[in-house]
Amino acid sequence: MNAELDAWISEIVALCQPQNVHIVDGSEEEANTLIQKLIASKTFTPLQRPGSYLARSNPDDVARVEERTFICSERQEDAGPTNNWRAPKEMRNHLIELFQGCMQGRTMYVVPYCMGPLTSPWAKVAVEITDSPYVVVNMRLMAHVGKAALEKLGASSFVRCLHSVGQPLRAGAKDVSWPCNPQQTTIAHFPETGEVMSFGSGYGGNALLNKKCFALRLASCMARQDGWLAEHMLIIGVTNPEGEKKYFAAAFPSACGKTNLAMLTSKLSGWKVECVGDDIAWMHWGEDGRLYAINPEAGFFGVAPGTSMASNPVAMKTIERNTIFTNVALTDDGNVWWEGIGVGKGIEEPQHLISWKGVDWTPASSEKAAHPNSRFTVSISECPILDPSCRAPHGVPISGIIFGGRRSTTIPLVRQAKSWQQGVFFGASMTSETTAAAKGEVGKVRHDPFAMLPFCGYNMGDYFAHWLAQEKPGRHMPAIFYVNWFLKDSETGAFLWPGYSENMRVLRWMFDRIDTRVGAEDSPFGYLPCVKDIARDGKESEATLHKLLSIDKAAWHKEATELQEYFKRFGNALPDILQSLASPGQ
Ligand code: SAT
Ligand code: MN
Repeated sequence: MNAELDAWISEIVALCQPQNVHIVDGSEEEANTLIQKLIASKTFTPLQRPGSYLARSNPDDVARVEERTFICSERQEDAGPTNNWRAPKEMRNHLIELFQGCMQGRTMYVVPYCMGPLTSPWAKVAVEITDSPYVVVNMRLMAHVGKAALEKLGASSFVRCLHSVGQPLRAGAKDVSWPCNPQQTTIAHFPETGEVMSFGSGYGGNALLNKKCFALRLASCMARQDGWLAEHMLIIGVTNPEGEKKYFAAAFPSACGKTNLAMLTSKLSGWKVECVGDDIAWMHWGEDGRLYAINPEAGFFGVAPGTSMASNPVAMKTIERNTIFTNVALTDDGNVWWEGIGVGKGIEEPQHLISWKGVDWTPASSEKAAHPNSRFTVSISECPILDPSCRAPHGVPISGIIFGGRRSTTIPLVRQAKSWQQGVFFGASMTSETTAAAKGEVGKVRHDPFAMLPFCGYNMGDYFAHWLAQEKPGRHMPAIFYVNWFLKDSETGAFLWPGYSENMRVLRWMFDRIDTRVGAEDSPFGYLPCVKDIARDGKESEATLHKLLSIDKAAWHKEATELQEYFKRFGNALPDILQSLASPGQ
C-alpha cells in the first residue's frame, strides 16, 4: 500500500535481523494473542480486575532518561541550549551499530498509528517499528493503531519511529520478563528528516515513541514551521451553573497533577469539568480567529501513586477495567496497590504486598511498594467524564491557557497575565521541582519553560519567539494564567492549598476573569485575585489565603535576578521583550 513503508521495513529487517515480522492490524484478536504472549513471558501478570494486567520493569528502566535524549539537527544552535545535541550523521552511525542484529530471536512489530481523531485534518499518521510486544499493547490504548491508520496514511510519507529494547535473544537463550539495555539507552530525534530512533529502554516516553518523541519533540518542530502549537498540555471543558462552557489548556511538568486537573470532580455546585486530554494538545487557529485544540492521544499514561478516591475519583473509575499497570504493587488477592491509594476511602495499608520489584513487602519495609513513577495505561474511552467534543475533528476552542509548576515557595496560587506578551513570559519563566517522571534527583527546582524543557524539539529561544508571534490582528488570544498548587507553610512545611477538587475555586476565578465577571488586584506581576473571590466556600483562614495570594518581594527579586541570568543562555535567540519583562523591577 505504501512503497516507502515497504522499503523501510525491508531496510530495518536487514539491519535488526528479527526472527519474525508482524504488521499490526489493531484487531481485538491480535491484542489477545499479544497479551497471551506477554503472560507466557511473565511480562504480564493478570489482575483481579477485568482486562487488566501488571507489568514490572527492570529496576534500571523506570523513567524517561533526559541525559540520553538527543535532538540531532544539522546545526547545534537549532537544538538550542536546553537540548542534548549530536550531529545527525555521528548519531546515526552510532545507532546503526547498536541496532545491528538487535532484534535477533525476537518478533519485529510494525505499528502504523494515527495521532488525533481519525477524521481530523490535524491528525498525523506515523509508524513505529518495535521489538517490544509490551509497547504494542500500550500503544494500542494510547493511539489509533493498525489498519485504520494505514488507510489514512495511503501513499504519503510518514515519520519513522524505530525502537528496540536492545537485548537480542541469541539461539537457546532464555528471555527475561523485561528485556532492556540501560547502559546503551539512547533516544535520538532527527527533526529534519522526521525520524526517531530509540534503543535500550522499554519504559514510557522512551519507548512509546508516539507520545513525547513524536507528538511533542518532532511535532513542535512541525508546528513551528506551519504556524501551530504542539504543547505539553491537558485540555478540559469547564461549565458554569448557567450552562456556559469554556475550554482551557494547561501546561504542567510531568507528574505535577495534569491528570488530576484533567479529571477534576467539582464540589462547587453547578460547576462541571469534562476531559478532552491529560498530557498533549495540538492547537491550530480557526478561521474565526480562535485557537482550537485536539488531543493527539487516545489514552492516558498516568502516574499511579497518589491517585485515590479522594484525589481523583474519576481516574479510579477510569482504571477499573482494561488497564495496564506498570511498576505498581500487587496485593495478595491479585489487585493493585500504591502509596496513597486508600486516601479518602479509609483503606488500611495491607500487611503484605509484592512490591514493584517483585519481592515481599510489609509496612516495615524501608522501600516503597510501588515505584514513584509507576503508571496506568488506559484508553480515553474508559473515562466517565469525557467531553462530548473530545473527538471533534477541528478540536475545541481554547479560552484560557494555564501554566503551572510545583513550587513550595515564591510563586503565588494564581495570577492572570495582563497581555499575551506577559503570558508568554509566564510560560518562559516557569520553574518546578523535579519529579520521579525523569531519572535523576527529585525535588530540585529547575527551569522548565512551558513544561516543555524535556520535550521541545528545537531551540527554546525560537520557541518563545514562536509563541510571541501567535498574536496577530483578528485573532482572539486566550487569556493566560500561572498557577501554583504546591505552596507550603514555611514553618510547618504543610501544603497551604488543598488542591485537587478545590482547584475548582481557582478555575472558577479564571473562568469569570475571561469575561471580567470578577475583579482582580492589578500588580506588576499580573492580575491577582482578591481574597474574597477565592475564599467563597473555602475552608482556609484569611491569613492562609493572604499567604497564597501575596508576593514576597524579596524572594521575587531574587527569582527575577536569577531568571535574567537563565535567559542569557539563549543568547540572540531570546526575544528582547522577555529579557525586559524579567527585570526585577517588573
Ligand atoms: O514521558 S512519559 O510518557 O514517560 C511520562 C511523562 O514524563 O510525562
Ligand atoms: Mn507528560
